[in-house]
Amino acid sequence: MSTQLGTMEELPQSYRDAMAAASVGPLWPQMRNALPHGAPKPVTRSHLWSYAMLRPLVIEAGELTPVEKAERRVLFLADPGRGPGTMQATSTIYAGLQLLKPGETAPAHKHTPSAARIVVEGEGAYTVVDGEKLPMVAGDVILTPTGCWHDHGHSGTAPVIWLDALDLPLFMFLEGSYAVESPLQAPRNRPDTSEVEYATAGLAPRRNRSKRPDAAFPMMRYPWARTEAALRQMAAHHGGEAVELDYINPETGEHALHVLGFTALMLRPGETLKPALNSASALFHVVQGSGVSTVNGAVHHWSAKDTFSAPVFADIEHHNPNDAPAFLIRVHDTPLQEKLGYYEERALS
Ligand code: GTQ
Repeated sequence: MSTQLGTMEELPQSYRDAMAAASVGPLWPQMRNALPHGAPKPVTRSHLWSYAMLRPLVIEAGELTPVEKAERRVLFLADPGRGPGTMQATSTIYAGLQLLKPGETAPAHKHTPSAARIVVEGEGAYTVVDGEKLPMVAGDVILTPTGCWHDHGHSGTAPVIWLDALDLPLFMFLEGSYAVESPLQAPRNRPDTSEVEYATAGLAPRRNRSKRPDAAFPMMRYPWARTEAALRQMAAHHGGEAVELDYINPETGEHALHVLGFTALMLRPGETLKPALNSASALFHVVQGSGVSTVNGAVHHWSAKDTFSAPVFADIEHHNPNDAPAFLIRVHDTPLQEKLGYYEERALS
């Protein structure tokens, strides 16, 4: 089992040169990189992106680069385990803070990766997804599924900033990432389906069941006010169990998107939460409150609007030391892993 495998250095230089010339390589020196013993060796390093540090940089981007020259004016979160310039917050999660100033628009496009936005700051911005105008209110989760047209606009008076989460790393790995551009969409003049068709959990418009769901992504916006109310209600009646809700497709009960999933988490006053080790990587965005999380020994003191990452199989403990609850949104890649027949949880030792 623990036999020392042969190294590249043990092979004659002439043989190494011949392999390189033939575009082949020996597996055995790399065997333990490809297949580490017992558990994966994540590259991702847990990191806290403090909003106090990022916000001035995002605002400055708005002075340095007009939106026309950016298409999307975004500062992405670069995993320190991969280094600067890396468009990955974890192995599978791309995330970035996007700025839109009053009166600006970001042109319509559609692309193979899927996106979700978590609104961080400001009022009056909206995104139009396949003709549906979705108001952006702080804490809302708004979907832009694969292949859906989307453009952004802003009719308010102060900058709006939101956090994008995309499955871009996977699509780049697949060599499948591309976009198509188009003029701004003319939005339908009615509220979005979260208000018109899916305003209450457990109720959906009557349809011929064989036709259901008649859209793969029937609800694009998850208003924060409802999410917070649902978490508080659950906390009040849920004993000592973790208060965490999945964002789901209201027609199918499936995860909200194909690759990335989202949960909303409430930490009660004084609560400590130690989730089971699991194979999903994650990004935690703080909507409200403050606390401290330890991720593989790294201690992150967080407050509202901060974001921190956790690699796969991370040892995580969240603690809320305050008298008020704290609310976080967790972005994870469980939907992808389930589709691969891979998702794993391990009991805590
Ligand atoms: O808003 O459409 O952060 O296409 C990266 C790529 C945002 C967007 C990003 C995108 C978008």
